[in-house]
Amino acid sequence: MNIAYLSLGSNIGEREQFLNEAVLLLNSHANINVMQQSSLYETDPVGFTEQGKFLNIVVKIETSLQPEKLLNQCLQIEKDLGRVREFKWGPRVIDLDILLYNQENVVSESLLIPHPRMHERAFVLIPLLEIAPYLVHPIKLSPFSELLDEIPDKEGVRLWKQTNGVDVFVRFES
Ligand code: GSY
Repeated sequence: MNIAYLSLGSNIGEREQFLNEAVLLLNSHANINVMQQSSLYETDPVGFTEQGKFLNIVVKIETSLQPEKLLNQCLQIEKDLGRVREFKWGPRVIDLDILLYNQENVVSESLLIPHPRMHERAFVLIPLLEIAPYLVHPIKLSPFSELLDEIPDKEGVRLWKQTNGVDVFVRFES
């Protein structure tokens, strides 16, 4: 089994519902088990700033899928939830990015893991550190907590709904 961390974001329509549906779709795959989900954070858009605020979460999954297969599944979920790619940094109903896959460095035409911009993004690191406070960047070998300290602008990330650390699979079982 492999452990991966995914970043999910939504900034159109019923943002919380899109995130919940994406987590359910991930967990309904026979080879993916969602183990933990961060709280929801409302975050100012990074990159193309003339768009609505995002809700972002990070989930920890256990999976027997290899990275490319996991990527295909993430893209399929984006499609199922109606994502239309209008332009690269534009608004989206749902976005799923693979952040980490074990402690592996994956380089292919379609995939770079660790996600190449994750260490610069407070909207990724704050929810990631909530569920995995001691993780280390597999290439930089620095704790993510130190990488977060280096980001100057963290004000754009606000706790929106706390999940109180309840494991997702417990929520699904009960
Ligand atoms: O890369 C993920 C999509 N995205 C986001 C996001 O999820 N959150 C915030 N705050 N800004 C973003 N810009 C892009 S592109």
